[in-house]
Amino acid sequence: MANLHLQTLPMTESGSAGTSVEDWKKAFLWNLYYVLGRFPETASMNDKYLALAHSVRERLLDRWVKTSETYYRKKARTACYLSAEFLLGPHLGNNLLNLGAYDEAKQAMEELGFNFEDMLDQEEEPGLGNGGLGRLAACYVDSMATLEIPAVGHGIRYEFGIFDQVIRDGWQVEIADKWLRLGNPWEIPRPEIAMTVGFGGHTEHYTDENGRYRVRWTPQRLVKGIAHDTPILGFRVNTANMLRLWRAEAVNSFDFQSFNTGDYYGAVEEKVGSETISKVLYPNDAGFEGKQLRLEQQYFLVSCALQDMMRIVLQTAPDPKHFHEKYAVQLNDTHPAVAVAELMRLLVDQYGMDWEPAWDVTHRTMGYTNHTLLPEALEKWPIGLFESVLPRHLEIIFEINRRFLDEVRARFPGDDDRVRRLSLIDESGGRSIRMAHLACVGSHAINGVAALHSELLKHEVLRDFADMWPEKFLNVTNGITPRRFFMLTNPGLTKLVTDAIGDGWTRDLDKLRLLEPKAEDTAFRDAWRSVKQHCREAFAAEILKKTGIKTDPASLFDVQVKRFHEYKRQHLNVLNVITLYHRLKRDPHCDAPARTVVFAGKAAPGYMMAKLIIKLIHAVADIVNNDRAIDGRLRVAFVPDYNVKNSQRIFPGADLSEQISTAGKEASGTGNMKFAMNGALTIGTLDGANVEIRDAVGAENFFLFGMTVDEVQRRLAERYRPYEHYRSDEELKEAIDAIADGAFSNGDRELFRPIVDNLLGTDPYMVLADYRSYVDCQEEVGRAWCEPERWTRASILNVARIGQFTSDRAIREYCRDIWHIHPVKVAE
Ligand code: NBG
Repeated sequence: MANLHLQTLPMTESGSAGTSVEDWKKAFLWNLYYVLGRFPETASMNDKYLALAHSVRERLLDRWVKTSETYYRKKARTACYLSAEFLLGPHLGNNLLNLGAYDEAKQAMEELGFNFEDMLDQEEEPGLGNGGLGRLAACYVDSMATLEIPAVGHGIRYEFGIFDQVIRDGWQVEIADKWLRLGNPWEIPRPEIAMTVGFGGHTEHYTDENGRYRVRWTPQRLVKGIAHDTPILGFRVNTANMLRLWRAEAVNSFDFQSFNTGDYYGAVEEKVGSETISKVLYPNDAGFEGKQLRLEQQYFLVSCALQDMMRIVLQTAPDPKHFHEKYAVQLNDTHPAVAVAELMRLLVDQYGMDWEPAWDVTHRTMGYTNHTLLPEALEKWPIGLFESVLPRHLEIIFEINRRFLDEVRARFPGDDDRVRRLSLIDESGGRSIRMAHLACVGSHAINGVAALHSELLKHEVLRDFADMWPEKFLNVTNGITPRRFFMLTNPGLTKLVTDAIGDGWTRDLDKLRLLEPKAEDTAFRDAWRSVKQHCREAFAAEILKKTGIKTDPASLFDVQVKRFHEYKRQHLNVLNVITLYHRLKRDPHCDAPARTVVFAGKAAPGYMMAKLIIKLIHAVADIVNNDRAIDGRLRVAFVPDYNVKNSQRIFPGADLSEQISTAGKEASGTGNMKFAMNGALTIGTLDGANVEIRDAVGAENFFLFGMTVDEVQRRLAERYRPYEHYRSDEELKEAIDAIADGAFSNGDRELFRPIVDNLLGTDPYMVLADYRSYVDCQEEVGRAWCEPERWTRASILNVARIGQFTSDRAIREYCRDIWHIHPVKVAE
C-alpha cells in the first residue's frame, strides 16, 4: 500500500466533489470505510470497485440535483424515451470519462497500489436489453445528457437481464444473469415514487352527475411500480439526466388473513405473482413473443411512466390538457405502443377530458420509431388475451379504430380493401391488434432508423399510412456514442487522433474530418498501423484468455459480432471460411493473407437454427485450427458471452467488419458504425445504414458485394432456386458438401442437416445467391490487406468520415424534427 494510509487521512469527509488525484484517494478511502465498512488491506476487488463507484456517484449526485433543480425552475419541456430495453454496459469507466476525471482516478488507484483495470472489470453490466434496439436507447440517453437536453428514459428494472452465454461442446448454454448479486451502486431506489397499475377485471359504463358518459375500470389485480433512478451524466457538462427504471412489487406484500388461517405460503403468494412482472427480460431480439407476461410488462412500463409524467405535469399546470407542452414521448418500437391507449384512458377516464381534446393531446405527445421490417417481429396481440389483461384499453383501441376508419372511408370512399389493410385490428385468422398501426395512428411523427429502412417503411410495411399522412414520415439514421465506443474503448487511437488534430472532435465529431489530409502522411500511417497492431495484440490476448485459441496478431482480424439470426447470415461467413480453408488445403502457397475470423453473439434460447449455426462455427473452428497443413494461416474463434463490456474489447482490434445481411432485412445496424469508428473497413451489402456509411467513407474504402433490395425482390418474384447456385458453383458445392458429409462433425451427416436442407431447399435469406459475390469480394479484401499503405489510408479515412454516425447528430435531429426541444444549460 503506497503512501496513503487510513490513519493519515482526515476521516470526517469524503472529499466532496473534487476530482484531483488526492480527492479521489480521499473519497475512495472514505467510502471504503464508511459505506462499505472495510479497510484497504482486506478489501476484496468488489469492495474496491464499490468504493470507487460510490466516490463517482457522489460527484454525479451533485450534478444530478442541480440538473433537476434547473429543469424544475425553468419548467423545461422534456423528452421521455420509453423503451422496454436499455442495454447500458458498465457505468464506472464511462462516468469517469464523462466527468473528465478518468486519468486522475486511475492514477489515484494506482498510487494506492491497485490495478485500475481489474477494478473496472469487476463491474457486472446491467444487461437490460437484447441487442441493437436496447443499446441504441443507451446511446441516446448518453447523447441527450451530453447535449444538455431535458430528458428522462423510462424502462423496466429487470431482475434478470439478458442471459449469460457459455459454450459447452460448441453449443450455447444460457445461464441466468444475476447482475444485482453484488449490489448496484448506481441506482437510487425511490420507494415513495410508486405507481399503482391495474390488470384484468371489468368495465362499467355510466352517466355521471353532470350527465356525462363515463367508463369505470375495476381491475382484478393491482401491482405497484417502484421507481429506481440511475443518473446519466453528459460528457464534460454539468447535466446529469435520469434513467428511471420501474420495479414491480405487490401492493400488499403480506396477507394477514391468510397467515392467520394458517396458510403461510398463501400469505406471500400475491407478492411472488406481482414481482414476476419485472423479473426477467424476454431474450428475443427482433422477434415477437406473444406471451401474457410480456404484455403485462409492456403495460406496466407504460402506465408507470405516464402516471409519473402526469403527476409532474399537474405539479405546475392546472390541467392535464397541457401534457404535450411539458412532454414529448418517444416510443422505442411498438413495445410501449399501448401508451397511446393508456394516455387516452388517463385523460378521458381519470381526468374527465372529452375524447377529441384528449386525442389531440395524445397525438401531439407521441412519436413512434420503427426498428424492423421483419414480418415475424411485428407485434400483434390476440384480442382475447389483450382483453383479459387490459379490458378498458381494448375498448379504447376499438374507439380509436372506429374513428380512424371513418376518416379512411371519408378519404378513400369505397376502398374496403384499404380499410381492411389499415385497421388496427387484423381480422385474418384469429383477430389481433396490430401494435404498429396503433403507434402510427396515435403519433404525430413516425420514423425509420436508416435512410433505406425509412424508404422501405413508406413503400411497404406502412405504405397505406404514408399514403394517408405523408407529412408524418421521416428518417432519423441511428448513431452511436463516441464516448463509450471510441474514447473509452480505444485510448490508443483517441490519443493519436488528438495529438494530430487537437481535441475539438470530442465535442463535435464532424471535426474528425481534419484527419483526412493525414491519410497521405507516411509517418502518420505508420503510427496508425502501430496503434492498430497494439489493439490486435490486446484482442488476441483476450481471445486466448476466453477460448484458449492462439491467434496471430499480425493477421487480418475479420470480425462478425451481433445477435445470431439467419437474416444476419453468419452462415454466409462460415461458407467463406470453409472455402478459404479448402483453397489453403489445395494450395498451401496461395497468396491469401493470414486471417483470423472471429464471431461473437447470442442466439435466442428457442431459436434452433441460430443455435445450430453457433455449433457449426465451433465445429469448423475445431477442424481448421487444428489442421497443421494450413500452417496457422486461418484461425477461427468464437468469443463467448457477447455483451457491451466484451464488445469494448473487440471493436478496437478489428480490421474487417462483417455487415452481410440480406439487403432489405437489417433496419440500420449500429455495430457497423462502431467498427468503422475504430478504423475497421466494412465488407457489406447495401442494407440498413451500410448504404450511408459507404457514401460517407467513400466507395473505394468499403467492400461492397451482394444483391440490392430490388434484385432480392426480383429474384424472389421469379421463384428463387438456391439449388441451382449449388449445382453451378464448384466451390460452393464443395463447402456445402463438406458440411453435409460430416467433415466437421466426425462423419455425422445428421447434425448439420437442418442447415444444409434449409440452404438447398428454400434459403429464405438468399445465402447461396450472394455466396459468389461475397467470396470474390473477400478475395479483394485479402489483396487490399496485402497493400498496407492502401489499407491504412482507407482505415484513416473511415475514421475521418464517420462523424455523422454519432448519436449526438441523431438526437439533434429528434429534437429538431420530432420533439421540438432545446438544450437547457445547467450551471456549475
Ligand atoms: C433493431 C434492428 C437493427 C437496428 C436496431 C436499432 C429491433 C426490433 N430492431 O438493425 O434490427 O440497428 O433495431 O434501431 O431490435
